[in-house]
Amino acid sequence: MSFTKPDLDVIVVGAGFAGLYMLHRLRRQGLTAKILESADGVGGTWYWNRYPGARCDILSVDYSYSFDKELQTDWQWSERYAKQSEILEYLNHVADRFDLRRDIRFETRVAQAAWDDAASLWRIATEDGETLTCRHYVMATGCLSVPKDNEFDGIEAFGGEVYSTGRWPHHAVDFAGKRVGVIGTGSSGIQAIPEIAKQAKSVTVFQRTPNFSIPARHGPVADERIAAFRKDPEAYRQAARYSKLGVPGPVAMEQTKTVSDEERRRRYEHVWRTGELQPMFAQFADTLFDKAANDTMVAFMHEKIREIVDDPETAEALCPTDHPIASKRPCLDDGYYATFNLPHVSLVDLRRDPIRGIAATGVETAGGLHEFDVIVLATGFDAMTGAVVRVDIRGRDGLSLKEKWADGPQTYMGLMTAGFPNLFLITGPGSPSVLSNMAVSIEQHVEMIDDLLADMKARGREVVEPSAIAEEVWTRYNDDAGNLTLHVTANSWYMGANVPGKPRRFLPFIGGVDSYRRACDDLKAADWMGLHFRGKGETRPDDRIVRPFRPDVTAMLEAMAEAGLPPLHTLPPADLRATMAAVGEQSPKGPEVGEVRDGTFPGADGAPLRWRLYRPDTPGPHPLTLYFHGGGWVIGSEVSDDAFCRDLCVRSNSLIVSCDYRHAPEARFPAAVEDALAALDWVAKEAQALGGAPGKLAVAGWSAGGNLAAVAAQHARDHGGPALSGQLLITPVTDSDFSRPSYVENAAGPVLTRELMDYFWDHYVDPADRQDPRVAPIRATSLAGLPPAMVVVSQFDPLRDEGIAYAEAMKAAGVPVTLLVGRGHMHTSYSAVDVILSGAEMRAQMAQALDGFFEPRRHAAE
Ligand code: NA7
Repeated sequence: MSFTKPDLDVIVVGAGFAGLYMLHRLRRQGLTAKILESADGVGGTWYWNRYPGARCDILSVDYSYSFDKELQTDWQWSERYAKQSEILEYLNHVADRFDLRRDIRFETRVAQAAWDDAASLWRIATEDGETLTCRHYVMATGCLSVPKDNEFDGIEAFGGEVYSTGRWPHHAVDFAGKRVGVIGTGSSGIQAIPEIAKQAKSVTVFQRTPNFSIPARHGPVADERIAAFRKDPEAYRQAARYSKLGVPGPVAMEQTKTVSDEERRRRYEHVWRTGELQPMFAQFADTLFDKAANDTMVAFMHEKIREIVDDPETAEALCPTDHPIASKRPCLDDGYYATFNLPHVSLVDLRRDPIRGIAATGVETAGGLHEFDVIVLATGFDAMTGAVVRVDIRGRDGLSLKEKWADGPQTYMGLMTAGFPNLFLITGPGSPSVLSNMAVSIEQHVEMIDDLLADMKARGREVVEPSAIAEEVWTRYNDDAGNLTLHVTANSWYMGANVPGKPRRFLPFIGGVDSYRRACDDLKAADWMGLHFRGKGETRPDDRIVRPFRPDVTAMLEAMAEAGLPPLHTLPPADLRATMAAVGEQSPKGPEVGEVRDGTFPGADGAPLRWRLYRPDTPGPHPLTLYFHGGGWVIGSEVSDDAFCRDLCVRSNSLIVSCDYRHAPEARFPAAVEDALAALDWVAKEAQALGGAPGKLAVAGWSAGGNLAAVAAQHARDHGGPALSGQLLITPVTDSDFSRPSYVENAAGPVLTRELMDYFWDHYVDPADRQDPRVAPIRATSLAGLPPAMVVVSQFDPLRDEGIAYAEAMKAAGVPVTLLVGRGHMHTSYSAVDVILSGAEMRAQMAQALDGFFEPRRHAAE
């Protein structure tokens, strides 16, 4: 291994928004750099997409560079949404202003890029036969820059003109007096169709999938936004950098179902009137996650389309019904739907009348020939990966990037990929990119690359590459984030579904620009976590993981950090109870159940204790589960896990009776145990009166409640009943031993810390009693003869290993046990209904386990 001096420190491919800024930054830190650009001018996307009506769909004030104060104030946009020509003018202005052209080689296309590991450099071969070497290679090639290949037979035989929106000619195209066919109704088609219809003799639109679009309301720049920006440009940009979409604005907290129909309608009308995409996502927290919530916005959009479009059949064809709103890129338009009221515009619904091919005179569908003078293809792009893999990129040992990504892209933060040292992708798959304001995301990546290279230079590091494990975990994190949303249900270009044969994988990171940026901040603050370095005299391996949790667990932790709660173990019990009750008040309420009833039962000391019953909305009698809440024996009540109990009731179609018990420190061990046994006794006696089916009784509990449920099951075995069908133990306390690895690994949390467990134990029980099986059920003399169990643990929970140990010990004693380990979850994941959405799949399995306890024969047959 050597570090041969290359021709250039850095080669950047592409002279669009990303490449121009990258070059500027690299030159500023004294690196030698050149851009290779296949076009004869700068602009990237905005160089190629010159079709009529082409504009950005982010307000111009936001869709601008922020890196230079004077540029920001000197440049004045003329409209809310800049036209392509004005954005291109802006990028030309930037190229001139920062004297970038002298380091751009136009009309130069890269054919191959190969990493030479021995010399530690990239060899970049251009299509005109030249080879250049560089230490670092930056692909600033855009996310929507490679139009899809033609998919229509016979197009070469068409006698008229053919244009592609993504490769529009530089001369004006004259549609006057011509019959035009447009294929495709994505953003490009929706922008182009009204413009083409203004000139053409006739326009026929071929639509495979209708799309959602709202009026852009073009006009002068939005005054309030400009005023907000001018007031404090830096604060405005910073707010954008830590926003969900890269555009400053409020974040939705409410769920759709929590407001009245009128209020919902008022908000959707507001979205329609703003003419912006961002407010669409800022009304309700669940629009992108919950189908029923999304359907309400879909219904509103359908109404709008039906209101605008005169012909009912055309209106119906224009109403999207096969995908949730925003699961494909929603559009902004200028009179799109109304264009179909013009007498010379017609729609062909390809779902009913598919294209057979293209003939010499027009487009042939199942229904017949449509004759045209011009065909416009607005059929989209090989998004996000197309521009990267179409260059033959070879990493270490000749590894081909195309082959590595055959089943979908794998990246570290969407920025680098293992096996390809010193290769950088700007806004690559695995970063927010196309789901965000590209200007913000591009600047972030450029600045991160620039910082990394400056740091490497300062420390004599020559080669950088992500570790395989860091990349694997981030790729899974990206998948996990996508899988939480409705996006994965749509056949969109986000999913690679628009290109025949492309693997189906959610490409961009959907966790938000803010959350992504915080991950990058953490990575950098931890000395470039997850990156291996090599340099003169130094090798630094690094297998640390930047985001080990599920994305929604991360989101919850971020929200908690923002709320600034004090460390819980520092609060006196009364304050801790009040704090947790306040958190509970603000949490989603869980699903509706058939009936909720409250009452009391006699506790072990004779004083009444409260219970709450949850009954499914189905005919009874139902199996019954006695549930004990969590809270370290110190906090909580029969209603503190309300949302969780509702969820379990609905999913398992069984009665849940949540019983309270006395809490420490006021009532120390064995008060809670005795009350739990009193509850079991009472429930067994009252089961039928409560609507329980005979012989179908189980116990369940979470955390300290799981401990009580396990103890109750042992007691029932040893003291003549009641007979239990099963026990569901959710992240239970089963032992008083702090030496298992999970206690060490997760001593600092998340949420449940070693210190908090110490606090709970100290309040609950004297050290001398902690070996008692009623405290540590794993220490029972025998675990044989216990009812079937499901034990649920979380990967990042101090209690993980004792839960596993209890499951294994029961199994060894002959008890049928299912152990469920929640990957990427923490102690409080499963009770956070409608907050940690990925907990739902775990709760579904818990409900299934209950059903299995009650209907063992049915489950055995399955
Ligand atoms: P899109 O959004 O991918 O739209 C392409 C359109 O072309 C879409 O309606 C497709 O229908 C249609 N299409 C693609 N292939 C075919 C074939 N073979 N037959 C019929 N119809 C077809 O690309 P755009 O250029 O409009 O927009 C891309 C992004 O640029 C946009 O989202 C903004 O972010 C800016 P489908 O939906 O696949 O059924």
